[in-house]
Amino acid sequence: MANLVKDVVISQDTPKDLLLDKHIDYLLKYGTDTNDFEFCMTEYLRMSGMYWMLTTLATAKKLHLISKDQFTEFIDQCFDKETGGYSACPGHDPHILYTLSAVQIACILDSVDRLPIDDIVRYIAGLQLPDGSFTGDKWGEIDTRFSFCAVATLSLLNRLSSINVKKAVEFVLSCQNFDGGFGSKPKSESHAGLIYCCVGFLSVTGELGRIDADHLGWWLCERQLPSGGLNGRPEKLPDVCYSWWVIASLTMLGRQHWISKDQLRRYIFASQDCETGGFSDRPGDLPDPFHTLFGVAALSLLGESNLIPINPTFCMPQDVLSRLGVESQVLT
Ligand code: GRG
Ligand code: ZN
Repeated sequence: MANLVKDVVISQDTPKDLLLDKHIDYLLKYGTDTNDFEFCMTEYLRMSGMYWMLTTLATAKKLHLISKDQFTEFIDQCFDKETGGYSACPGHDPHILYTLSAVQIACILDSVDRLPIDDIVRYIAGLQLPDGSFTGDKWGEIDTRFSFCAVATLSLLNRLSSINVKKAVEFVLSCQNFDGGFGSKPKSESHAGLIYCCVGFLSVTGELGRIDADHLGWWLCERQLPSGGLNGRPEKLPDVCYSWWVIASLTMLGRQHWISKDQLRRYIFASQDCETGGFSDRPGDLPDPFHTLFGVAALSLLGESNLIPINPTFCMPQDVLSRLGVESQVLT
């Protein structure tokens, strides 16, 4: 049975290079009107939104344009003393994803010293279950995304030994499927976003040698469509964020050259908004800070000039990780 190919057509008049200054303006403007509908509707993910913005600015060497205090004060307001975790916004429940984002922000802003490290470690360790998996919060949903968040956060804090790493690795490996990909839990469908989390997890824990990189690399490079864009699973449309989830995974696996970089670059450039700045998921759609980070981050991995190198495992500038002495595995 043939696979259905869904794709977009890239018109001749789309941008052919990186409109970096426009993207910086777009991000700096975003959130200045706190009554804006879109800004209000994204309150539930604000902490990650701040990480997306700061990582993009840092990758574009423009971090000096923001006030550091504004961000560190926000992090403090989102800390939940009782559990040791961070929420997306003041007054919301803590969650492992926003805890990772808070720690990433502190690392980028060089203010890890201000973090209540023992409390954060207690929160993360308390979310591990006997089978090695992690829940995202007290409500108990299990997902390989949360395994990644756990080890990434602890590694940034130099406290990876505070959890049962052996069991955590066993659980993630049990989520690998017959097609070489990974899902959110055992027997769940392979998906590029979840593959990034599992490959990233194995990169942080130094266990990339446990998987068949050729098999997984093949599934990943099959995500490239005739437009040059990448989808997240078979028969789906391309989307700029998969440029990151797929190319970062291939980079960790030492197989970035298995896709056409020029074609991917062409798709990412075509997904920029020439008027407002920012990237959207695909050409012609509305931009947002999430796709703006993953468009810029993917371009950095592809070697774009004017951008500093980004680390494929943590999606943070490599110079931040080098400053902290945080290492991650990449297959050669
Ligand atoms: C620090 C970069 C970084 C990440 C933190 C949360 C997380 C770790 C990664 C998210 C990975 C991800 C995108 C998972 C996708 C989960 C999923 C099954 C999405 C399905 O979404 P659809 O069906 O998308 O809307 P498609 O494109 O498949 O139609
Ligand atoms: Zn997307």
